[in-house]
Amino acid sequence: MSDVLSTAAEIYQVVDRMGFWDQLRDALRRKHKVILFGASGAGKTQFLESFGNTFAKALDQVARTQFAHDRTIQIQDQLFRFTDTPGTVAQSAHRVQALREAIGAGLCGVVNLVCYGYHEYGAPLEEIVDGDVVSWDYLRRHRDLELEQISEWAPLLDSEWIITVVTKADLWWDNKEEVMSHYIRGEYDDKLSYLNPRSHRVTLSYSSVNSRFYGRIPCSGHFDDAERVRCRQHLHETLVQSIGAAR
Ligand SMILES: Nc1nc2c(ncn2[C@@H]2O[C@H](COP(=O)(O)OP(=O)(O)OP(=O)(O)O)[C@@H](O)[C@H]2O)c(=O)[nH]1
Ligand SMILES: [Mg+2]
Repeated sequence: MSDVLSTAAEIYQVVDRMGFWDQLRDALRRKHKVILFGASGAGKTQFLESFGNTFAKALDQVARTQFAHDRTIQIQDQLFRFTDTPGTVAQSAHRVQALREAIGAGLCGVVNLVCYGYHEYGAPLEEIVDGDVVSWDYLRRHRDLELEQISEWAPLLDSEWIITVVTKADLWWDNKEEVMSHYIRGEYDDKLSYLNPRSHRVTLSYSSVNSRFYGRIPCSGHFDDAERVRCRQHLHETLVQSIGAAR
């Protein structure tokens, strides 16, 4: 009998060392379900990377997400289950399907990632730059795409919250009044509130990584590490406060 007990104790110690109990506890804990939207190159996958590392490396601009997939992320003492979605125009049906599944599984809210048109996904250079600066037409077309894509999902929501994360602040921070007012008071908010008047909406600035646009156009010099940490803190607090706000 004592042999059996000592074997059981040894097994317990081994699985404890492997972190099994922590994994089991996490598997059983409630996860707050969030779906991530945003046009291709907005930075959704990079955004999820940034939770684990404030100073993460930039992802390759040609590495597009092909299928919706889930990632569990701990923020303060809460677990969130984020669904990263593919942002290309051709994947529209796939995104709607991912949203329907998330609603069926008890969706808490949506994070919509926007970036004032600074979408980076391997477009030809002649479309992107105009001399030494980003082409105004490129930024305008991609902002229009952001507006088109919210029509796909916003009408399907009920009272879930929507957090609009205006990312890539390292690129547009020098122009922050214009950028944030487009999302808080301008065309974007008009359309979102028209498509879903019931949702609770919040808009935040953010940056997942410091990186030249398409490896060429330099970052805004004024978005420093202190600002990055402040944006990150604000996002984490907002996500934790959003728990239970949907219903
Ligand atoms: N400067 C800067 N670049 C960023 C930021 N976030 C993402 N990027 C870059 O933008 C490019 C696209 O980012 P992804 O995360 O792959 O974009 P995505 O939204 O997941 O795109 P899809 O998978 O096609 O839907 C990558 O090269 C990133 O490094 C940011 O905050 N600042
Ligand atoms: Mg992606």
